[in-house]
Amino acid sequence: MNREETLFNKEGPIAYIIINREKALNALNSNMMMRLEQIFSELEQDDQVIVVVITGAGNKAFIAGADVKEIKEAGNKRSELIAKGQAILSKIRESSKVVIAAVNGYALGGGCELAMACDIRIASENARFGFPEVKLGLMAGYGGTQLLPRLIGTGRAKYVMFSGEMITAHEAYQFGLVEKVCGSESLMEEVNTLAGKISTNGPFALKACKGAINRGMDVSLDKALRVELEEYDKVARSKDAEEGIAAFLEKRTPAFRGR
Ligand code: DAK
Repeated sequence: MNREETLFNKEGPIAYIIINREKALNALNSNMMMRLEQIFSELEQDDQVIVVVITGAGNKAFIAGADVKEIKEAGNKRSELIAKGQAILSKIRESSKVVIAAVNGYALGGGCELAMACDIRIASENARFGFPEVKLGLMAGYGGTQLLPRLIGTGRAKYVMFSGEMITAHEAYQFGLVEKVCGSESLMEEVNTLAGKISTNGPFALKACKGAINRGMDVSLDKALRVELEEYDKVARSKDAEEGIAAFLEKRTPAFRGR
């Protein structure tokens, strides 16, 4: 497996994944998708990492979609590949880690879908979002048709997906597709500050909070509130909660252990 196209490194509680295929605007091929799957499997076993940041190499693209050359070559295996890709992005969405997309340029098609599989999206001003699949006679298949309307509403999702046109970072912010827009030079600083803040919080609580939000979005409010209680019950009994409360009362920094 070529690891150069998907760089991975850890700095304490923060892990960084850099999609590193700058010449092809970081277009995702199946080798990179498989590597992403492997990284997220490994991360599930890694108690040290709390936040994962995903970004693209260079300053032009986050990910300009799936590799169009590979899509052409896939021929009648296309649906198979798309199912595999969808499963990998679901794995990212369901990861127990907090995943932040630092969107530093084009986030198109599969690139926008990968950003949506993350928990939080911070974009640089030059970022552009879109689903050009229809221009290729295709449609989004890595979860895009389901995640985009959940994030921004059906009308806006249809506007973006049917036109195939790109929207700017500020439009994406107004639509609710990204949580924050910042200058290109300050993107990583902004993301690192956020990742640093998140990583000081109780890991057990973060995981439960993410689980409650994700699981609750797909069921009725009644069921969702029960999901919240289930997760709350686990958090309330956790060692992290004992430690966090004690640390507050003793005016010291908590030493969370993720259990
Ligand atoms: N795939 C492969 N190469 C790509 C690419 C992509 N998605 N995007 C850019 N590149 C390559 C270009 O071919 C070019 O390579 P060279 O010609 O230099 O060798 C290089 O990156 C620089 O691109 P440009 O010269 O085009 O750069 P510009 O600044 O002029 O334009 C652009 C930037 C982002 C507007 C343009 O590159 C562009 O339109 N790119 C394609 C965007 C796109 O259509 N992305 C795909 C979205 S569809 C499936 C699996 C997955 C999917 C679908 C089916 N199956 C298995 C069935 C998912 C689909 C998508 O993601």
